Amino acid sequence: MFDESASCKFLLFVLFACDTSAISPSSNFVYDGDVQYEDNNNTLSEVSMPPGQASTISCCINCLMNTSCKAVEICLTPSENKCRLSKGVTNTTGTAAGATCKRYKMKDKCGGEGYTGSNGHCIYDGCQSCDCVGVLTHASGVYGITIGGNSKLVYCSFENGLSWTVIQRREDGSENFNRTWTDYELGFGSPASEVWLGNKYTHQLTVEGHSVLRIELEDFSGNKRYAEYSSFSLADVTDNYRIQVTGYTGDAGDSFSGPCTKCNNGMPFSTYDRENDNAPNDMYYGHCAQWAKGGWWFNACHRSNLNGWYGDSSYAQGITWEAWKGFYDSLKSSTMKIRKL
Ligand SMILES: [Ca+2]
Repeated sequence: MFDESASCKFLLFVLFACDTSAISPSSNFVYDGDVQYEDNNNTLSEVSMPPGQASTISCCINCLMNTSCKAVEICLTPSENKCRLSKGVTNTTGTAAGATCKRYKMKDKCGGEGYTGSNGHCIYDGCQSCDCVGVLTHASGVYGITIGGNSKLVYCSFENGLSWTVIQRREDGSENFNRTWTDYELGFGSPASEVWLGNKYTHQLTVEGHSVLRIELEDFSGNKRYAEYSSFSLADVTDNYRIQVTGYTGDAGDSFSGPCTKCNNGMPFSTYDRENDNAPNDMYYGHCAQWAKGGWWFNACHRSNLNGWYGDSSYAQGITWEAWKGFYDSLKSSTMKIRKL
């Protein structure tokens, strides 16, 4: 699920952060008081463990790996030592000084190597992907990671054990998508709502193995469709972020890879200020990005344009997925997200 470097790094910091032999706040857990051995209403599981720090570390790791675990309780009874994983966020019965178990609560936000950025999001600048973030937290949301050496806020979506990175989202027309080459290159919008991650960053993620693209669409009646591509890549800037997608599955129809005469697969990216399309410039649609009012991998011009003008139902101008809705129906929302195989 996550790459080896991320897991190695993860285990390394666990060895430091889970040093619960000392009663002091650490990166992952914070001392939450002493509790009675009998206070086990929130216990998920309980195992005997030999004395020593190694078993305490093991207890912490087990909690970090368990999506329901919120705390560990190290119970030293006269006869044995126990590791208790607790689903309780708070100590239900209050602390009891000198009681049998010492409780360490997992920090609920920005655990591990993370810290809270000035924007309120958890920043994991040691992570280069949502896979890495997924080791530290299981909550979908906006996180700061490092892509190609650059800090970037991204929306990570954790679904059924898969880690997705959102590269595009439309939902309410709040963001202007008729933007310059540089805007599309570096990204714009808000990762929690309407957003374009940025061609430079999406390219880098594909280089690092994010090769599955999933597109989710919704119309104004609440109908939902999807198109998924088992192979996806974006070239670098020297090839104008040319897109390659193959291996369609889904129920939205394939408006990307075809076969069709104006498919977008294999095309470089175009914006109103940088034209790489195949449309003759003496045609009324000749400058595709200007005509369709958004940046996209235009051919002459398109079968899909998820960056079109929000709410525009005139011919091929709106948020278009031709195989499902034709050219006169602009969609309510779209999400493009990628993941590693
Ligand atoms: Ca043209």
